Amino acid sequence: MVNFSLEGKVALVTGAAYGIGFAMAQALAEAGAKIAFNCRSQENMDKALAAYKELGIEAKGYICDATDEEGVKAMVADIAATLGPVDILVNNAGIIKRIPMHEMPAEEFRQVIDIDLVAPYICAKAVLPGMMERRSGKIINICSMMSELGRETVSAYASAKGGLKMLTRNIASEYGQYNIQCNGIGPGYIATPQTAPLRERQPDGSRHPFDSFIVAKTPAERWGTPEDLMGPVVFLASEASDFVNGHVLYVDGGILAYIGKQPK
Ligand code: NAP
Ligand code: GCO
Repeated sequence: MVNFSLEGKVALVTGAAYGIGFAMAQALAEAGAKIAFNCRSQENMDKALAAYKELGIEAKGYICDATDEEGVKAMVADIAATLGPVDILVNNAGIIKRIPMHEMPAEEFRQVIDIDLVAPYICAKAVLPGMMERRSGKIINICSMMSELGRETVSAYASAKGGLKMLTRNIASEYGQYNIQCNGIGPGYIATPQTAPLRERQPDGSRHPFDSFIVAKTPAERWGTPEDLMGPVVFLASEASDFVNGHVLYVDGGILAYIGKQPK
């Protein structure tokens, strides 16, 4: 029988105070995993812990910036000492800055690269030694449509997410010999705080032009929800995907397959 169970496993989901990360952590918990997560603010941490508790999930939260290598190493060590070694790492924490490239200060470009690409490297490096020793592990990097496509104002984000796709493939290549699988999930356009500015109602009450654009670009004719990511992350975290390695699973309602709605 195919094994999707995560009983006895420990999962670390970065940036899982809300949004996609929260939904994925919930799914992993419902499949049996113990959950650890991090974020940067105490306020978000407190709200998240209450929300997890409401779902009956005893998540362990850490105030830890995913770009802080020493902090991440300490967090991973504490998880190992309290819950057990990390079996599943979901590199979810991420930001976006929507600024035309010619106007974007290099410092802001670097910050996006740091959080969206360097932090997944830092977190993967922190969990790999234990996974190598146990000859077992799952690393799941949250990529994006922008791992494949560009658009105005997101040069830093697309560069980071394109790099994250290749980091996924490289970890898969370098550590597959230890029975470690590294894959990506590429969400389409998902309704979370990160995309809220793209869905804001206009002063006249009409939909945001980008909102209408995305619905027209998506065969499913809707925005995704964080819940759409729950099944895919359990699949890639479970034994059911032990021979899937270096793959980016796009969960996009068909955007990447579709040229866009033809003119009437
Ligand atoms: P979100 O609503 O903005 O949530 C981001 C989460 O990451 C928050 O919990 C945030 O908490 C945390 N975070 C940000 N920077 C961090 C850092 N340096 N260290 C630790 N935690 C950090 O974003 P989302 O829409 O859920 O997206 C989650 C992931 O999916 C991101 O990687 C994003 O790029 C990717 N993605 C999103 C979409 C979409 O349409 N929404 C589509 C494709 C890919 P704090 O601010 O409290 O730290
Ligand atoms: C944007 C959006 C996208 C989504 C996601 C798409 O401004 O274009 O924020 O980047 O967040 O990455 O997959």
